Amino acid sequence: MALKIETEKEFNLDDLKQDIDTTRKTDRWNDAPTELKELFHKLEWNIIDGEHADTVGLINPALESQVSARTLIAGPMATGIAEVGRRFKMDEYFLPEVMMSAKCMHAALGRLKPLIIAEKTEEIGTVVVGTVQGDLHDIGKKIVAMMMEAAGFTVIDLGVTVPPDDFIAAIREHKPKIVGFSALLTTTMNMQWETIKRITAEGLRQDVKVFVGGAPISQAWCDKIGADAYGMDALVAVEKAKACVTKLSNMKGGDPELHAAMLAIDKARDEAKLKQAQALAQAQAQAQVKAAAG
Ligand code: B1M
Repeated sequence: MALKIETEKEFNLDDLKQDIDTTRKTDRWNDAPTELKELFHKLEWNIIDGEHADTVGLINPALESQVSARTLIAGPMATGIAEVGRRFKMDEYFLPEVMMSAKCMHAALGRLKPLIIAEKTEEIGTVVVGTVQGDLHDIGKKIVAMMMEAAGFTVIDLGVTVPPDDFIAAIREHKPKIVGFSALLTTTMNMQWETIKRITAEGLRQDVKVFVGGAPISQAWCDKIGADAYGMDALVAVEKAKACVTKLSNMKGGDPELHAAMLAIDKARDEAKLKQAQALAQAQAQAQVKAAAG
């Protein structure tokens, strides 16, 4: 059975600005066995240092210790690349370093992809995804595509810097239930809007549910451009995609009721997370009282 390790919490990543010895003192991954906590920290630093030849060598022992592919992606891989983003933003890293870190992410995802896709047990529809024109970022989109595939979708991944015409051609050819645009740059977000406008102009808007995602994308942006759903992360995107092809399958792309139903999924998820955090805090408080009494 897969080990359960908390990855959803908002972690303090300040230690990743220092060195691995500082990282060893953080309480991140404290719910993992000691040797796995160490492995997770090594993986974080492998991504920060861009040592892609060694990445799979860290992934394999984690998998052998029953860590799931999803935990690795949402856990140490996410924290490692987040620190790379911070360093890039602060001009501590430049493109060559970021490219090496991206290679680590690709090496890890290449190893994990077959494991995620093996979870697929049913066929629930086709999704077309791509990173919009002018944008080369594809790590997040690949994760979304993998998770969608695992959930039962056939995913047609059009790659990066996809012009609106290619999305339109793919909609005509594959007749997907969902089309998703990823954008990581503030300068390319607008291509999501342009692509929706083109889909509408071609008379295809009602045929597909439009999903948008990527680091600069928000619910407000999704609302503004008239997309149906915003995927904050891959898990949310999959949950909404599944709802679109099951209980909301009668609704057409662009329907305001569909949009409202997508927002309700976010609300339910936030409430569930809050409940979980409260239950955890309560359990910890009870354990402290018990320890103090005994
Ligand atoms: Co670039 N880059 N980059 N970069 N890069 C960012 C995005 C940046 C925020 C870094 C920074 O300044 N801190 C910044 C953008 C600033 C801005 O516009 N506001 C930036 C910049 C400026 C650039 C260049 C312009 C730099 C330059 O040339 N001077 C250049 C642009 C090239 C281009 O696209 N034309 C560039 C290039 C690159 C590399 C090629 C070196 C490399 C990309 C390699 C690759 O992807 N193959 C790269 C990288 C790696 C990054 C950072 C560091 C990491 C991105 C990433 O993979 N994150 C990034 C910093 C950051 O994001 N904090 C940065 C991990 C990934 C799992 O998260 O992609 O957000 P994310 O995906 C998530 C969610 O967003 C969501 O689910 C995913 C999984 O949970 N999601 C969706 C994503 N797509 C979705 C679609 C959906 C639903 C959910 O439905 C369809």
